[in-house]
Amino acid sequence: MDPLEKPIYVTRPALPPLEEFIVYLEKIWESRILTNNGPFHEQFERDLADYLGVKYLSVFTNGNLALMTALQVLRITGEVITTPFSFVATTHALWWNNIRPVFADIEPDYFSLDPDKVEAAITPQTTAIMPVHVYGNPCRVEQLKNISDKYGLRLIYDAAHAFGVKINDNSILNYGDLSVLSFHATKVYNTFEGGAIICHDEVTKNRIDNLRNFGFVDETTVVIPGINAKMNELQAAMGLLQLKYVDKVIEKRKKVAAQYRETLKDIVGIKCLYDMDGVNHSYSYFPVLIDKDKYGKSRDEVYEQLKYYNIFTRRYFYPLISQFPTYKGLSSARPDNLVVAERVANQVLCLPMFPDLENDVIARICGLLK
Ligand code: T4K
Repeated sequence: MDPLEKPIYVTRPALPPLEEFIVYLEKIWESRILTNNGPFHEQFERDLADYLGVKYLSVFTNGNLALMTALQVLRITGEVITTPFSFVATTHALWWNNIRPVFADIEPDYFSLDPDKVEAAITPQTTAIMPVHVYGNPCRVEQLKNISDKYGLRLIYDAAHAFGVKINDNSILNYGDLSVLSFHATKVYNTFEGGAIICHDEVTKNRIDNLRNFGFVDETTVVIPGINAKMNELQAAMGLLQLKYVDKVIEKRKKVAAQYRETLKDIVGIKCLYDMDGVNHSYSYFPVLIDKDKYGKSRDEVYEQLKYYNIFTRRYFYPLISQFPTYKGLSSARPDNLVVAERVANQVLCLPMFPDLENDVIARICGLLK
């Protein structure tokens, strides 16, 4: 079989029709309001909160700054229990806030923090838990809530992958003290770069908004040492326009997932993830686990071979965050503390997943895996 003519990447951003974006650009050119809570920004915050089914939401210039700010909002210090199986930004946000990350292992079904392991990792220094709804699959939210209530800990969800995800018709973003979204180009819903913090009361929202604008509350009053994490009008305009199309995007992603699942289901040694009961998914990634003993080839061999065919999969999230030099020396980073995460990181491969991925390309990818 020859390599594909066009390279296929793990993702391709969904974009609205250009002519519709130009209408927004014309308005920006006319008003000359480019940033600092402009009209698109204000409308976007309202419309996005409505769309997601949340009450208080603040948009950010990217998910990373939103995560870093979320920790400032709740004045988190000391130790925070988190997952090693995520994008490195999750733990970096702790490090930038001078907080000690404590890694706990993940559960084997959907790869999010294992509540039992979280409970075992609590010390007198623990102030919060920062789990990740990895690949958009909800964490064990009820158990995590019980633990955080029992020990008086804060619960901050990194929901970067979980745009539009619902449990029993309730947004996943309504769980925990705060949730953080990313609207990066590679996400289900993008504003080129972007992010948001979701909270549950007005006082917290005001604090978030002050923190993301240098701590200003008015022209001459600075109440806290904030940063500049504001979303600009171009991003907000893109966000408004993308809202018109996001349901269709998710519908198409669902079909891609269905075709993969159907075609790969009988391959011994390749395991797909399936929808969870009562959950509306948004299909942000399509991870599979490759078990070398059963399949005959390792994940890395498959990754290289697909690359030869011009198919660029990704090993999200290998290596584990706990393996990076900054974190490797922590006692919680020891591989024997993270047995499930180590195994998953060595077996996982994210196949191309985006709304316009064609049926015949999916068939080709599956054919190669077969
Ligand atoms: N928490 C979690 C759990 C996260 O996953 C992330 C980000 C964050 C926090 C932080 O949120 P942000 O600050 O990013 O809003 C990507 C993304 O840069 C990153 O946003 C994402 N997670 C992470 C999982 O993946 P890379 O280095 O893998 O992306 P890159 O540039 O290699 O792109 C992958 C493929 O996508 C390319 O091969 C081609 C395609 N692509 C990419 C871009 C950027 C496009 O077609 N167009 C594009 O503009 O990190």
